[in-house]
Amino acid sequence: GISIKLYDDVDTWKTVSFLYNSALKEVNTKLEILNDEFQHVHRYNPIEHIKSRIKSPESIVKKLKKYGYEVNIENMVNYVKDIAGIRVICSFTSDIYRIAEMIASQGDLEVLSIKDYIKNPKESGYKSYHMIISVPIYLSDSVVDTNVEIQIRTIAMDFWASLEHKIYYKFEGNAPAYISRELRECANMVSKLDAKMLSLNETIQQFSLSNEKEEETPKDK
Ligand code: 0O2
Repeated sequence: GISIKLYDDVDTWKTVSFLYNSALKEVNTKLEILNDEFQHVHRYNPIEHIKSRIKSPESIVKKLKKYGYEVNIENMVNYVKDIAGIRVICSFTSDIYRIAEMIASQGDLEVLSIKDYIKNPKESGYKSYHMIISVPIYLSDSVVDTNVEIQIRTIAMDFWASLEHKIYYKFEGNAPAYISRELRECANMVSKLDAKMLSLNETIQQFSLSNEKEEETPKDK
């Protein structure tokens, strides 16, 4: 592995990871509040669960080298947009865009870029909604805008992505053709499953809506 010695200054890395950790805390709290508010107003949780991570120095160095950048703190911060990463897992595809909209309309967050791999899945079959956002971190004497990558996907998409990720690493990106083919087949099944679950959920909601109406207008009036 690549050791921390590659950096000019261990203290600089400590500062950088402190900033990204703070950014993760800020965005996590925002997402929790939005989820709680949604539960309060609509009696429904759009978010199933949230995972967050700081990219390891090894993976950051790997990414910089892949793009041909010199390994230093400045390049890390400027070119590696997913040092701080948050994954938001939800039940239904409709939740994905709901969550993305709620994030985009937060006044203090700036959306820097969006990649919609649900409308345009990757060659591998990968589906997910990616946003790079910038969040201000208030320090004692300054404000530092810090990038966070948010990946939003359904439980089914997440299940697929974690297996594909394992296979990708096992074969170092050169999986046998039949495995890649079967993974793409699974990705199609995931899309079909997500569509069916969404339409079932909509049906259930209509049922509970009409039940509520019946309760409001008692028959023995
Ligand atoms: P890890 O180990 O998850 O951190 P770049 O970010 O510049 O390398 P790009 O294409 O501009 O590449 O960014 P993109 O595709 O928006 O986001 C990359 C991240 O999305 C990856 O991070 C993965 O987490 C995820 N991802 C993208 N494509 C796939 C895929 O085919 N399968 C799976 N399982 N995940 C994918 P890292 O840093 O590559 O890896």
